[in-house]
Amino acid sequence: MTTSIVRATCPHDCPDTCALLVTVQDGVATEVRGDPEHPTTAGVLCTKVSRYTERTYHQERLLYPMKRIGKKGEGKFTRISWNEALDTIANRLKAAAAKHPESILPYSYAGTMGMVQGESMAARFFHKLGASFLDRTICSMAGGVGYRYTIGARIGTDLEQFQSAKLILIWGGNPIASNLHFWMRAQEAKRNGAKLIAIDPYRSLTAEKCHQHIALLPGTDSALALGMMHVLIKEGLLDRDYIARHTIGFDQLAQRAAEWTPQRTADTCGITIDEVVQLARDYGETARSGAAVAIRVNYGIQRVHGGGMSVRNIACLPALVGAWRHAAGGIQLSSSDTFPRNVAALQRRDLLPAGAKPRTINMSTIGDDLLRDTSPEFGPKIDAVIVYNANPVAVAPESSKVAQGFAREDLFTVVLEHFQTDTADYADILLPATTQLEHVDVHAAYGHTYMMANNAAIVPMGEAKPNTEIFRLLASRMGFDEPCFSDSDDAIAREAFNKSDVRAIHFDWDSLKQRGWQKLNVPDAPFAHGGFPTPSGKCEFYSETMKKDGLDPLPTYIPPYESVASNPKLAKRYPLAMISPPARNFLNSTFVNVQSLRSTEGEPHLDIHPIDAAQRSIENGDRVRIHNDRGSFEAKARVTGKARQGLVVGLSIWWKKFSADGKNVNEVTSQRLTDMGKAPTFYDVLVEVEKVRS
Ligand SMILES: Nc1nc2c(c(=O)[nH]1)N[C@H]1C(S)=C(S)[C@@H](COP(=O)(O)OP(=O)(O)OC[C@H]3O[C@@H](n4cnc5c(=O)[nH]c(N)nc54)[C@H](O)[C@@H]3O)O[C@H]1N2
Ligand SMILES: Nc1nc2c(c(=O)[nH]1)N[C@H]1C(S)=C(S)[C@@H](COP(=O)(O)OP(=O)(O)OC[C@H]3O[C@@H](n4cnc5c(=O)[nH]c(N)nc54)[C@H](O)[C@@H]3O)O[C@H]1N2
Ligand code: SF4
Ligand SMILES: [Mo]
Repeated sequence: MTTSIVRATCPHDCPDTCALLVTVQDGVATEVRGDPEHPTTAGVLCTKVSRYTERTYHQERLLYPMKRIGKKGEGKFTRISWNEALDTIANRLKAAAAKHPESILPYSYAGTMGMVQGESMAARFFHKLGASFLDRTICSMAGGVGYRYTIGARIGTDLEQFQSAKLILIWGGNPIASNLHFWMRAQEAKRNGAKLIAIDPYRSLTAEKCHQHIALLPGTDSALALGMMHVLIKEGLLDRDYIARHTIGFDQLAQRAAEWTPQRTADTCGITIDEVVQLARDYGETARSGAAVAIRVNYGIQRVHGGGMSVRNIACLPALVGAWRHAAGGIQLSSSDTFPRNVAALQRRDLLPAGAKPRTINMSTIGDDLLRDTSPEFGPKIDAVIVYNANPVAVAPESSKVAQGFAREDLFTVVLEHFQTDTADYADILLPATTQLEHVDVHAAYGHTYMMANNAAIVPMGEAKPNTEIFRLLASRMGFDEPCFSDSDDAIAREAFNKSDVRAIHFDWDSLKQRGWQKLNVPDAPFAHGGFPTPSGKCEFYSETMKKDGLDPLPTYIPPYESVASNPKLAKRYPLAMISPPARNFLNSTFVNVQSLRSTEGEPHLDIHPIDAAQRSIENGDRVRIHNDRGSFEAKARVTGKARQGLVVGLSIWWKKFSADGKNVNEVTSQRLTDMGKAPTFYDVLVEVEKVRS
């Protein structure tokens, strides 16, 4: 028996990007562990990825190319050869491109975060074709844009410093489920005497374990930040020296914040005046004492109308109190922009046909866009969609429209997948893709600052191929003969980071592959001495760029589209706010088909407050129907004080086919977009709930 340990990287859309050690015995992966030597992984994996072999060797892995034989959505397929599959696709794409290349749309997201199996060969292929661009907005754009207005780039407090903070605000995040290795650091801080405060409408697993939980109304975070500024300024809890040296617009900000009295803030957020004042004092006084105050702001606050503004406002707080002076102070949204990615080399936008300026389709409005006809504003109707690393039928908003779009008889759909997902059911051609254990990749991260390598641990299952190989083969069938279409995965990985940038000057693919990981060359405290990558070089309380972009240049409050306060007419019919954050044992819709993880989650639930339940004669365990004008889905009621009154929570994202009614939470979410970044508003939803049966 031969046993080896292969260095790999978790590919999932999770800030932690763990370093993995894969045990391989006689060609079979028998165990996946966290690398104990990698500082942020520290030998620990989440439950999902500790079961990685169960997913890899799952009986329902797609092993051969298939073509559809049933109706779209029915999920009936028959096996075909790779030759037949590739010829069919190339012929259909050639025909569509001859009419109009923009009628072809790639649809992909972060099924793998790998820079090779994500957008490298695929992007080259679609650039060369002149296909429509996809605006990849579904997750992080609102906050990303908001953060950039204030700070300049998605750069923040290093994960490896948080254990030294004395106060941590966990704002719109549920790290026990979604950012475990940050939670480990927060726990260490707690043991060192730090106070943890969760700001979340729902008593999540994390909120339950913090010293304090502030359960504000969804979509009101920007108001809470303004209320904090009000108190900090009024009580002089400021770092005047830091403000003078490293910020712009303090006087205007002070005027604006003056409008946000604790009373107004408390009324807007649905919390007490005391909570507002005490939060600001905790923050300002801890900073004043010379200790580090840190904020982990996350994605939970961004999926509402004013999600961008919320992040923009919260990002102003550290500069007000001088929190950036400490390595353990400041704020982290994402570490993405710390990585000097070499996007130009990976994706080769220069391959676009001369003069071509393809339109951009927003992935968050795919429902509407698949149903649009050719028009001067829209351009050509979408004739062909190639889906990879994504499951839009389950995860995109207003999914009855998404499904209706994918059900179009005249639409040609190709899906590259590991499993027959809800989206795969609509494919004309379904192609088996390799998993992380079967291919090579290189990764950046959005929660730490290590460059990461993934070696293939086992040979591909069945006839599965890496995304890159599938697009290489398609490129050759399309007659694309640029040398970059023959680049190997290693050759692509070698170009991942820009070595002329000082942060990645030591990047070398061959040694990274051997070591597994390598920290970027970055300072511990990114803005201790200012140097913000904004146009002014300062932290921008006032943003001229926002003004140019048609936004309020100062922090402001943008109410939700759908809430009792902002839309009382709608709230008469649909009085309950609904949010649908991720379930701990799923990763978006990935892992829902892994039996052991699905059994832990049980079935789709809806958490509802006892008072709201009583008003509707709903008891714990009843089947309920959640509905609004867009649609409905069913779940099992969990009557619990975890959901504040007026709020219901459906942990997600279930595959529709694993629900009793074949639907999921995205039946009721809307395609309206956020104030910044054109992102979806998954948590900006009003619904009514009724009992179906006991
Ligand atoms: N286990 C697991 N981990 C994951 C994922 C997963 O599906 N499962 N998904 C990954 C991905 S793609 C992402 S983007 C992240 C998401 O993970 P997070 O960034 O943690 O975001 P969410 O889980 O969407 O929401 C976090 C918390 O915000 C709360 N929240 C909802 N609305 C509001 C609001 O208006 N204001 C405030 N203050 N809080 C609000 C929710 O109740 C929830 O408890 O996690 C990643 N990690
Ligand atoms: N209601 C509601 N909806 C949401 C959210 C929410 O909180 N609530 N969260 C939103 C967020 S934050 C996000 S990021 C999106 C996530 O949406 P998606 O990025 O679509 O994520 P997944 O649902 O995990 O689907 C990824 C798919 O990629 C496949 N895959 C993985 N690796 C590979 C590979 O190497 N090759 C190929 N071909 N396929 C691969 C997996 O099998 C999986 O089916 O969902 C959004 N939708
Ligand atoms: S999903 Fe996140 S926590 Fe789990 S192994 Fe992957 S990177 Fe680590
Ligand atoms: Mo996400």
